Amino acid sequence: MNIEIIGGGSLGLLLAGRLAAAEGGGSLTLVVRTPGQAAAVSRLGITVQEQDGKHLHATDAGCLDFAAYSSRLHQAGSGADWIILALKQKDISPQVVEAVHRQASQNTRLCCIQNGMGHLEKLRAVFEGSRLYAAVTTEGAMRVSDTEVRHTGAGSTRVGGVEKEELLTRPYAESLAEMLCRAGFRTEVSDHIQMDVWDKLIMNCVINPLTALLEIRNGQLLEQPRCMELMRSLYEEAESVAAAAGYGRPEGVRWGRLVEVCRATAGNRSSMLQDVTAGRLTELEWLTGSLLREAERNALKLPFHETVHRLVLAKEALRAGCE
Ligand code: KPL
Repeated sequence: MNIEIIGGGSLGLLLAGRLAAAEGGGSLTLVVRTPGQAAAVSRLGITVQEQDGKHLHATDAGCLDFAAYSSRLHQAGSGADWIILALKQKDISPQVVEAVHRQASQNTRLCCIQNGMGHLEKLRAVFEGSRLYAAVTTEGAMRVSDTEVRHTGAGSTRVGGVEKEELLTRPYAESLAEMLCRAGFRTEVSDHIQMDVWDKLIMNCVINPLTALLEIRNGQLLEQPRCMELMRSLYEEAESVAAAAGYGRPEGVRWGRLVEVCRATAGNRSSMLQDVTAGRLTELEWLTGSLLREAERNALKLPFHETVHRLVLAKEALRAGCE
């Protein structure tokens, strides 16, 4: 299997390190933003610090910077079997969409692993729907350096075709899931990936802003009744939007999973807390922002999410040193 992973952040490094160490017989190329990171990965390989303290060292991954990747010439039909887009939403620029389009062959399938909403629409504009897949993951990872990543929370991953053509897409989703399982990721195929995207959106709209605002780890949300009350209010509002959009779940199902994920990733600093602390732009607009836009389309008001949205924006501005 020939695989290209776009994104040298925490998830990209984790996937590339584990897949390169597990896959025999294929090729794996990691595509990163800067030439400096590409040179470091080519020289040193990728190191994954596993949760049990062991280090996995993968030296078989090829690495290109984005400019080299997007201008690469290859013979027609020789594209990768899979391109895995492991970038954050904010980094899926028109140039990235164009490069992925140009580098894919007729047999290439694209799998997007993003939090939030909006990216699939962008990619659908250039990528035939039956070759477009989404993955939803709760794996936790933290980038330590250009070549090193720490696996901070063992989660689970679901993959599935974006179009409702299961007969066509399921075998490919199954082979992707098998490949991820061989690399140590607990993965299942989903025939309702859009529903899973909503599950993850709700989870991220509850956990991420609260942990970023309160500057606490995921598990601490469960320790304080006042935090649980806030979580519950955010969850209820979000569930009402999902129901209005046709993606509701029976009462309590998503709440149960939310609590479960907080427990399973108790020691994690959420991605939004990591971004806010590092002074980076957060994924707020693709998470709470998408939820608020969907609520507006359905004439719903979400006072808790609106407040949280404004508070995170203020926190981002303060951290960035603006007014
Ligand atoms: O996806 C996550 C994130 O941090 O973005 C969760 C599930 C909240 C784990 O930290």
